[in-house]
Amino acid sequence: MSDDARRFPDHFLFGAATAAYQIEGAAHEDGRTDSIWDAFSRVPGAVIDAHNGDVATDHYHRYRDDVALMKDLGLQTYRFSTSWSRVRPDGGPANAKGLDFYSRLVDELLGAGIKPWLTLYHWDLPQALEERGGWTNRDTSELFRDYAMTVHEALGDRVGVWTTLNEPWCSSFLSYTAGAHAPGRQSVEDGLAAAHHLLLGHGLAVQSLRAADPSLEIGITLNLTVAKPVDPTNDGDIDAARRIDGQFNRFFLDPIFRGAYPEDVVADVADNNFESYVKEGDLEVISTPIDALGVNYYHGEHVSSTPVELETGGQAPTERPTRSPFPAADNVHWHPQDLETTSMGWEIEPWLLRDLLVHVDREYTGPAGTAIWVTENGAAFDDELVDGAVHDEGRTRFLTGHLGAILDTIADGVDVRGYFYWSLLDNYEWAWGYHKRFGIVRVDYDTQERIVKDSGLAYRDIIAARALPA
Ligand code: NCW
Repeated sequence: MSDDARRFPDHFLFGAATAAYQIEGAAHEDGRTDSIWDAFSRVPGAVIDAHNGDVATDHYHRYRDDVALMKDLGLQTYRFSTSWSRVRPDGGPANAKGLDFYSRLVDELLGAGIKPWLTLYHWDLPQALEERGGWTNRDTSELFRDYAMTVHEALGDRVGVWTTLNEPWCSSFLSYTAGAHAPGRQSVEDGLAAAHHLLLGHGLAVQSLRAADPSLEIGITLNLTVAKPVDPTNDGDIDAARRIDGQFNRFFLDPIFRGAYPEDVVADVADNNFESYVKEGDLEVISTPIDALGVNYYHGEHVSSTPVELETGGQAPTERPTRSPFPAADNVHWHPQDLETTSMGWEIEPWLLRDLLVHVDREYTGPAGTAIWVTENGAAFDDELVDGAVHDEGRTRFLTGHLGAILDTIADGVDVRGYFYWSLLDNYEWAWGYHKRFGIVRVDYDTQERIVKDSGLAYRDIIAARALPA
């Protein structure tokens, strides 16, 4: 290794992430019942080619091989989610067989020297609960806490890191307002109610987990972004950026870290009954201190109040009519920056990750003493299999670019504790079905064969050296 190599701190952990519905398969086995994604994937036009997670990457049966693969790559930690529909089918009593799967997975990880990082909710609400109102029903917050404690009773002796929600912006606004993700509702009020009840469920789960075991590291993962006005001197553009920052970032960060929703966003959505859902004491629950903030970063937003011909943003390509996920941002327009994009159409801007982490640390996590982790970052590309190999230079560049931005952030004085590439495996990319491949490991969906892509080999080398090549 040359002297110029850029080293990561000794305590920095390298990992990869997945989510239950996207990889497990075994949708009808061992007592699991439908989640909202099983139901949504049956709605005509909701998911490309009506793909579903019935088989996915068959991880439920192949988890031992997959953990062996993680060990070969040198991963130090693995972020996965538990399926509420497997653990408490229909949101009802605990299912021993479902819990046993996660118990075996955790044992396998620990046996391989890989630290398990557990996410309780990565978008797969039991369909039976959706039929009782889903996240627009306040009771779902309490039921989420009960589900969290069921998982904790089974795994709390072996799992030290617990995150409540993955990307609640997606499971509220993209799902209940835009209708692009399950359950496919299209109501501004429902999106707002869902967002509040998700945050309330988060706070309730944090409190109960903390009471059960004060030594746990507890947190949440948010999909945060950097919103830039196209013309920083134009008031309309500045306001467009404020609205996007408000809804993606501050609408979640402020209640968690400051115990209050941002006043400007609340004013923007004043006609939608939002405040009727926020009861006395809720914000104290939501702002219960956390140990870890997970940041998922993919791209920034360059916005203005005037349209350009082409809009980007990566919204799912459902054939059903959808509406904007932004309750009060109908006048916001995205402006492509003439940058390289991934196959999701997402522009590649690694330098914005540094801006984002420095900002979040200064405004939120630093003062609160909360650690920052990058819990997701990755890229889908149209990979080609050539003689049994995938030469995905674009993904390797994406990976090293973002790891370089993290090193710059650490040099700025921010204690970023680790990085999870999204995703370990190609998998079910929600409304895009199996058409988008994010993995550092290719999955052949006919044979379930796994092939480590060149980017996976590059990641393995970086982890082994604990440094980026000069
Ligand atoms: S779709 C999405 N993703 C991908 C998914 O596979 C993973 O489960 C998620 O945690 C990769 O990482 C996350 N995020 C949704 C971004 C939606 C952006 C919509 C913008 C609309 C204007």
